[in-house]
This record gives sequence, structure tokens and C-alpha cells, in this order.
Amino acid sequence: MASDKGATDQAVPAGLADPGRCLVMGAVNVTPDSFSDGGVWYGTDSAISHGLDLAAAGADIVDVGGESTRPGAQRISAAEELRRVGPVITALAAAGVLVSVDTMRTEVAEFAVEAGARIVNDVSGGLADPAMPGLVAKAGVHYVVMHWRGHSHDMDRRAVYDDVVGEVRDELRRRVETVIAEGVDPSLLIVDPGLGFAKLPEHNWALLTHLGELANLGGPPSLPVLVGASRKRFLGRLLASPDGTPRPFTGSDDATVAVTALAAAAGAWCVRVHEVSANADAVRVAAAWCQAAAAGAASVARPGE
Ligand code: PMM
Repeated sequence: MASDKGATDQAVPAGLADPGRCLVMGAVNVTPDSFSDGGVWYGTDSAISHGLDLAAAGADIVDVGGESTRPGAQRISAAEELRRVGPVITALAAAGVLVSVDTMRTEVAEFAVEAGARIVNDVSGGLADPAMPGLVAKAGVHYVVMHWRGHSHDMDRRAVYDDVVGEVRDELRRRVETVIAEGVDPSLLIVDPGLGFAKLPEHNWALLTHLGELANLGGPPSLPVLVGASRKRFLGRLLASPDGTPRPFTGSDDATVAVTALAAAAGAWCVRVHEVSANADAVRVAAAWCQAAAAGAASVARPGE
């Protein structure tokens, strides 16, 4: 990333707008059971109008998903996933919204890109469906490769690390190398630490504070980093009441905004959130903060000017 945007040298994916700040991705979960908003946008019409509302509130990207990845979630069929997201993606793309499809399935991604989605957000980084990188390569769309260790029904038992930052970085690097070998254009890649996916709260915090290391994957070129902290369990636990009861997910939107500001200042390329408006403000605050810091550093370096 350029020095006026944050503390790390963050990259921007080819062909997407670069407004000089962290982007905001608004999530539309067309599911009955997502952790954060399950059931709220389950109907096609309410999902479409919610996507349009998120775009109007300042989302640069609207991410549409039909399969819950909440801890313990069981998989649904591809036909059911398509039934949920197909009309929503078609309508939002037709309305000019930059749409990302949140799916681990090639057939859903294929439908979505034909309907106008320009980003495939694959929380399994191509592990759940080995044909996915080939489809993404053929379609020439952007590809979010998230760190993932297995499906939601048993991901919590995989949250075991000696060095979470090093292991997530190395596992992500191997996925990136694989998808590039399958033909994906490296300039269209985005990486994501996968907060909450086989991660305990301490793992999430460690990853959030080492975004630059994840962007570099151990060496150049640096890749854009997407961060999905919104309404996740680790925020609810941080904000637990004195008796230890976790804060319900809707009560963690303010904490999400705080993470957004910090992640944006640390160089995140994009944040995936459920409530857009305050996060859209936060990324602007972070950009102004970093620009002022960079200007201050430059004037110290050129004291006579
Ligand atoms: N988290 C969820 C769903 N999709 N995609 C990416 N790239 N990164 C994430 O962290 C991520 C994701 C789960 O959140 P939900 O509460 O919206 O289902």
C-alpha cells in the first residue's frame, strides 16, 4: 500500500477502483441461519433491497452469499444455494452494483460471474471445490483467497497454532501459489486471514495486528488484504458483561467500526461489514489520519520546505 494510506505497503487489485482509502464491502447473507444476520435478508426481494441500501450507504462492493459459514453450520445443496443468491446477484449487478459472490462452489460462482459478479469470494481459498481456481482463471475475475482449514461443522477443533501469523501466512502462500499455477492472474488476487474460521479470539487479534506480514506472504509482491471482523464472536467476547455473557452480535457494530479504522490505518485493502455507514466514515478517517502522518513525516524529512 502507498505510504499515504497506511502503515504497510498494501497493494490494490488490478481493474478495481482505487479511491485512495480502504474499501468497504457490505455483506448480504441470503440465509436463514448466518451468525450475524441469519434470516433477516432471506427473501429475494428483501435481499435485493438490502444490497441496494448498502450500496447507497457507501458500500464499494456488495458481497452476496447463500450458505451460512457459522460455526457448526451444515452444508446446503448447490441448487439451494443458487436459488437463494441467483436472482439477488442478477438484480444487483444489473443495477450497477459491484457484486462479489461469497461461495465455495464452482457452479454458483459460474452463474454469478455470468450474471455480472466481478469478484469470487471463496472462504475456502479453493480447497472446498478444486475446480474453483480454474473457473476463476477462465472468467478473469477477482479472487478472494481466504485462510481456511475445513468446513464449519468442525472448524473449531482446527483452531490449533504454535505461531498463528506464521502458519496462516504460510498456508495462504501455498494456496496463492496453487491458484496461480491453475491460471489465476496474480494481479486479481486478494488474500484474507479468515478471522473466526478455525481461529480463537487470540488468533484473530494476532492476525489483525500483523496484516502487513500477511500481505507480503513472506516476500514481494504484496497482495491486497480483505478483513472480515464484523460482528464476529471474538468481538462479542471482548465486550462480554461482567458475568462473562458475550455481547450479542448486533451489539458489536461499534467495535466493528473501531476494528475497521485500525485495520484501514494498518493497510487493509477492504473490510467486509454488515452495517456500512459508520464503517464508510471510519475508512475515510483512517485515510485522512495516514495522509496527515505521511505529510508530517515528509516535512520532517525536508525541514527547509
Ligand atoms: N466471513 C464470513 C463470510 N464470508 N468472506 C471473507 N472473505 N472473509 C470473512 O471473514 C468472511 C467471509 C462470515 O460472516 P457472516 O457473519 O457474514 O456469515
